[in-house]
Amino acid sequence: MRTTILGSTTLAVAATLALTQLAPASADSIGVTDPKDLAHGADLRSVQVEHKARTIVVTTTHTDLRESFRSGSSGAVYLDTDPTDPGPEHVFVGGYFVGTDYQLLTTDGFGNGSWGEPVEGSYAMRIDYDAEHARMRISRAALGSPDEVRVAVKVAGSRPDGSNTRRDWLGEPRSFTEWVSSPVVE
Ligand SMILES: [Ca+2]
Ligand SMILES: [Ca+2]
Repeated sequence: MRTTILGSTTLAVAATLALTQLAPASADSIGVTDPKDLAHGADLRSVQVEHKARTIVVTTTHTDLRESFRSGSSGAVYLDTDPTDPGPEHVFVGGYFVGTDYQLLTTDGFGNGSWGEPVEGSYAMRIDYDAEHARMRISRAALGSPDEVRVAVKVAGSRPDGSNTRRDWLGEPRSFTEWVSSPVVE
């Protein structure tokens, strides 16, 4: 009996692998631009969301991304993965200067006070100062393998003395991009 169950599981896995290999190579993705409207601190200029078979990749492009901590610049990418529950379910927060850290958290809204526990799972952020990119790769599994995802993005920066922190949202504050569907048909 046990052998039969194992056998059918193996077949199911094999079928899943075959489907994955047949999926188109290009991921479903969108790109959204934002005006040059922040005089200092990593002005947000565009956001790209790629929904791939195993990962969701969010790439933000900036003007004047600096390695120095004096930039005080950081960002929050809010991920909406459940259309039936209003607002974002996760937030990817990170600093944009050398030596800072990043983390994927659960959230129940936009305010810092609604941020919850760190998410168990695979994710990473890499900053490219030459390309002025911040690239966040998050495994779909860490987000509960959503069918679709959309993001709202906020960056912030401060003057070297820490005063005058400015914020720059992608589009209107707390506004989301269009939904980006998973390329995986389940
Ligand atoms: Ca901007
Ligand atoms: Ca939601």
